[in-house]
Amino acid sequence: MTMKRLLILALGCLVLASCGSESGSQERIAVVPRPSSVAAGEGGFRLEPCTPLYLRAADSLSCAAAAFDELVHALFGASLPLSQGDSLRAGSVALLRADSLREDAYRLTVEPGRLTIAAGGDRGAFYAVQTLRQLIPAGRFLDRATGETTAGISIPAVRIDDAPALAYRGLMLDVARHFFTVEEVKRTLDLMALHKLNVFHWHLTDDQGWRIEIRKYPKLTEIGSVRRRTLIGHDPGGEYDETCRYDETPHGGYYTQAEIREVVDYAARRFITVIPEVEFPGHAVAALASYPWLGCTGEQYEVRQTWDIDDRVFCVGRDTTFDFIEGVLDEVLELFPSPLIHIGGDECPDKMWARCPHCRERMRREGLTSERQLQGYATARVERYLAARGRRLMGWDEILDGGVSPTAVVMSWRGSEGGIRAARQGNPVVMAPTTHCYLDYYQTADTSREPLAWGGCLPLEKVYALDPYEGLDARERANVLGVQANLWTEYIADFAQVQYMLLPRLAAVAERGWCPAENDFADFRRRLRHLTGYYDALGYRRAPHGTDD
Ligand code: TNX
Repeated sequence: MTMKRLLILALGCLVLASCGSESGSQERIAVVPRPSSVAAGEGGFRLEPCTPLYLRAADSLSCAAAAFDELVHALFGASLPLSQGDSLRAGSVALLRADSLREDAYRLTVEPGRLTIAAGGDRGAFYAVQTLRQLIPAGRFLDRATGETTAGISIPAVRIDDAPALAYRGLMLDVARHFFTVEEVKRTLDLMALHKLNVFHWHLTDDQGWRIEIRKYPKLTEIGSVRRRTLIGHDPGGEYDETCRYDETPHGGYYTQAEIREVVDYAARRFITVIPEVEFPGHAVAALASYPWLGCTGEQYEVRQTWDIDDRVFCVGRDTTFDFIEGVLDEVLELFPSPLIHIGGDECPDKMWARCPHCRERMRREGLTSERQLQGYATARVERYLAARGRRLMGWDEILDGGVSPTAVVMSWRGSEGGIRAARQGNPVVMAPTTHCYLDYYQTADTSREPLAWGGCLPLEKVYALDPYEGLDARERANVLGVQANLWTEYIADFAQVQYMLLPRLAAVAERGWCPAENDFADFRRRLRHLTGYYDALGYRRAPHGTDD
């Protein structure tokens, strides 16, 4: 090859490379969860600190406007000037309501002359802002954080039409096994918003801690919110002997009702519904330690210091137990506007019930033939209480075993079988199977360098393989409300590890809920690598597995 030809080739490469970065919008348009439609255009829009923002008060897009303002602040340290007058000027950003779109749908149009968000409602516009964030190079958020000034930002031309496929896209956080502060919960909600997740399932009570202030029953938090010590290492499962070691530091914490309201409000402004979970009738030791008359034997217990399933559950023979749970729910309903209320219902042994005269009497009076049916009785009774107050009961898939009403919402966790069965019989379901959604499981097969986790192995690719419609025909699919990631925290003692376990796998769950028909893992990974830049820029801790390898 002559020198001249070499030169031409090198020049050609240069030109190609610069074209790639100039109009490289395809590469830069990497949004998670994947939008319904993306059409890249030519050139881009320059967002400057002086770019006018056009809003119409009558459109009532206040939460989206606040989210947009927050985004602009993160970039420029100030708000954009509001556009004067009532016509849309060239070079401006506009946030508009479009009645032709669904409330949660949006169209984001970026052109050289303007940037327009049109949405069916505030929620759709909020999602558009989350998408817009991912069109801005993550480094720009870092620049600001490190004190460098930021001039204008070029956003690639694109038209994105988008809306979620599933109405319920959740994350459960267990704050009972380990307590997380209001600030940490808010950071979790921020993360959810980034992924367009919209249900925060707050697991507030369990054997090892009661975390919500109930004015009628103050001992729940005085006594039930603190455990004396905590098991170190994996739970041997019932065989607690002198080989077990404990961290002797008491672990505790709870949310006051004012704090709960603060979190519910913070979530609402991000279009996240908070579903509280109060476990009934199992996972009850912290409550029984606070009020021994809630148990079958009346014995005084300690708040539990180990994990695994416990036989000591609420006595469902006595009416006083139902008075208690109704009193608790009265306050819970005041705090949480969510139409769904989760009452747990998982892993509830009936050993104590079998030996309890009150429970036996209840069985006789109700014509029940097995202790298992007592759980069905208890669930139905609480469901009636909630229904009379305009709320719906939600529970783990064990609620199916005791016979459940067709209106109860079933959360499938022991695989998808419970969910499939429930959807077939007409119950609404949320899919959260251990096989794909348990983010407390290890995320890589080589666990030697990983922090202690529950067990199992749930790599990113497996999470992404979740099919919420598995085994269901078109009619039954209509009963699938959505999907949820679960983070149990037996082995997650601090918020850094919460983030490590969530990220990046939470993104995979979010995408399954947003667009379950999409299943190109390689493309997801490409887009996710881009999103990890935001995790880093926003200061979240994440695992490298699935993206950096
Ligand atoms: C099962 S999932 C539980 C939890 C544990 C979890 C650990 C469910 C409804 N119950 O109590 O924390 O496994 O992965």
